[in-house]
Amino acid sequence: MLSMFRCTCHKSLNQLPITNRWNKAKFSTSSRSLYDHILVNRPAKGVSLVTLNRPKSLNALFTPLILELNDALQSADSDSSIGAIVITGSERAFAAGADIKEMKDKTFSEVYEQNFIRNWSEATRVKKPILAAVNGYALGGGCELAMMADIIYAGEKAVFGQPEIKLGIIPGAGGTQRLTRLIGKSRATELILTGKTLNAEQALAWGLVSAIYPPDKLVEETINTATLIASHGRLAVQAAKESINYGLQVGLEDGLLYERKLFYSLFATHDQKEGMSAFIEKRPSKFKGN
Ligand code: DAK
Repeated sequence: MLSMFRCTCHKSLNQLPITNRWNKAKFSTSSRSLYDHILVNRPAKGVSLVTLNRPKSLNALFTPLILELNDALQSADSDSSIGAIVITGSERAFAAGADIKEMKDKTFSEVYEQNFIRNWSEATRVKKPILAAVNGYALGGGCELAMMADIIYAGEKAVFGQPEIKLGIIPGAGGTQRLTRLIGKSRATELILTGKTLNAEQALAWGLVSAIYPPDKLVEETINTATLIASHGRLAVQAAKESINYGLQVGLEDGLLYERKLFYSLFATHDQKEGMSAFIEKRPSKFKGN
């Protein structure tokens, strides 16, 4: 399905007139969007910025948007000039959840047999680090999407929550699992069972996000961190991400063993020789990503 979509996506790109959609995101000056529901551009060296762009629905996540997002993430992941990816929304909403209008009339047999929105967790298969810059609402699937990122920064007015219980459902893209691991069982259970929301300060205090910025500075600050990450050796960055995520799924002994093997493997890279030589020679490193 995804490959079908990708094919269609690129085909439609070829069919676009010259006056096609130029990326209107704040950081876009030189790139254009290939998509209808997201904007993609490169605001800084080594950084891909993906902006969810369905403002009338507060970036409600419906299937076409998810497919475009997956396509953009896969493209960035396989692009050797990209070292980190930033996902953001608008100042009003990162994403207010899965599209309730798309879901409302679906039957059990439809969602079960068609494995409804089965590609939702594609972001978790991306090897490069993903940073989520969350302004406004990050509810339901929007909160779940943010939690698939490796680092979350919040705008001062960000609102997080898993309000699915109020719709007669439960979180379906990791809310009961990732939120619990991130903020602990009691807090996550309270949020999920009551449908209450969490403001940016609580999210910071509970460890859901790592920093808060004024709304108009949030994306810029997130890009700054992404740029710093992208300036390091790509293989080391990816190995660190892989080791962290593997460690979250296994016991400490297995995690430590996995980390050690990845550590050893980096001695086969140019960037390890370069990084250590640069330190000794008191000069900046010139990493090549191999
Ligand atoms: N879906 C569709 N439309 C939405 C939406 C949503 N989630 N959230 C907002 N909108 C639309 C509104 O319907 C409205 O459209 P119009 O009526 O103008 O056509 C427009 O966005 C503006 O919204 P409001 O008028 O409501 O704006 P307010 O400022 O008054 O309120 C709000 C903002 C965010 C508090 C409110 O809109 C709201 O409560 N939204 C719903 C939040 C929510 O319940 N989210 C959870 C949805 S369930 C799965 C993967 C994922 C999921 C499930 C399964 N699998 C992989 C199996 C995820 C499920 C969910 O996320």
